[in-house]
Amino acid sequence: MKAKFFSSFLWIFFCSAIGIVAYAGESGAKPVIVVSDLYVPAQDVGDNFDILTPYALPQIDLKGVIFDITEDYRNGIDNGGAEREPGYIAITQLNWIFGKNVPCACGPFSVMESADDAKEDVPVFQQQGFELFFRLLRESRQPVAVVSTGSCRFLAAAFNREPELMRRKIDALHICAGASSASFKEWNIDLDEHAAARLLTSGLPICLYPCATENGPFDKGENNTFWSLDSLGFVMDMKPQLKNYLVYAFLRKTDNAYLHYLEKPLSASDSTAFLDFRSDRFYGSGGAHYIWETSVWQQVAGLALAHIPDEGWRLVPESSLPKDCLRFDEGLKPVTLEVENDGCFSFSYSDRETGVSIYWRNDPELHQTALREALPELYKGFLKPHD
Ligand SMILES: [Ca+2]
Repeated sequence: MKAKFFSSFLWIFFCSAIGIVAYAGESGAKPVIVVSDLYVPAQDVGDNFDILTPYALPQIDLKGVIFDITEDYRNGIDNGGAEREPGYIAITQLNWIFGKNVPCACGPFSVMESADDAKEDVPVFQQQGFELFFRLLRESRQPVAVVSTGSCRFLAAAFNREPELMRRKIDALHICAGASSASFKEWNIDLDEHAAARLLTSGLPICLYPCATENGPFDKGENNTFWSLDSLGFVMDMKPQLKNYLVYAFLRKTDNAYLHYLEKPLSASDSTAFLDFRSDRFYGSGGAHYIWETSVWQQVAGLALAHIPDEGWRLVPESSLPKDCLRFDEGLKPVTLEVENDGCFSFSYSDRETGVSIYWRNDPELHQTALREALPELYKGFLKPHD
């Protein structure tokens, strides 16, 4: 062990001396793998909206995207049989726009039969996600952050296959799932109960971002992340290709010419239909578009929500926060978890590190007010040169 350490040290010293150290994170960008129930046409268009963030933020080095697909929703069981597919079109559009080559692949489409199910018997197409995920982990020289915005199925089955690799190479699992109360079974938990129970008791380092309170997914509490945009008008001021990407997603388009769509001027009818989109028309509770994933990307990218004098609320890198700003009070707090067999959990705060932490915000209404200013500014800045 000592000899190995010493030779590694010598090697690093040698490489540094001749200037060829090229760790993945040398630029300061954090390597991240996203697991998302991203469909085209969208199921929750929030997944299509939020995936822009890891593409655009310089603090993040997006290594790959795994599609967390459920066969019933692929078949449109919730949507009058209107079929959907894994989000290949969305990822191809974003690779096109951002000039990247982020790889993507599917995980299993069916639920785990038990907590120790490794989904070995699914078709080869649904095994590709595992191959990609394990390759990305093995290739990364620094620990990888994993952000999960769908069910826990893929990560739980992956853990049942390669627990040591995941313990060694994962910096933290950022899981957007569950509720701040065990009395409500949230969507991402309900998608695969065995998977949730397995992952949350895996012993891997976990940061939890609950997507609901005891009152459901559209309620705002201290330990969930929901907020809503009051208008989508800012999208019209985004970089044209990004604007068109979002309009394509929100209007659930299925045009084959999905790259041409990004390049052509937006039609007046599509632009009008997009601006007429409102989530509260379908789900109530107020707001044009519902969001659960701003907090996770803030934590992963190190962005603070802060009120900057003469500007307003902005999402700013922690490292460049002005001294005289007012910072919104939020973060991750260590907890002990009690996980039930159906994947629901309760938590209690801990005064020591436990390996599990939960998102917390001081003032949910102020949080929404601040993000209604800050997130549009962040999105309008994507792909545009900054001062
Ligand atoms: Ca999702």
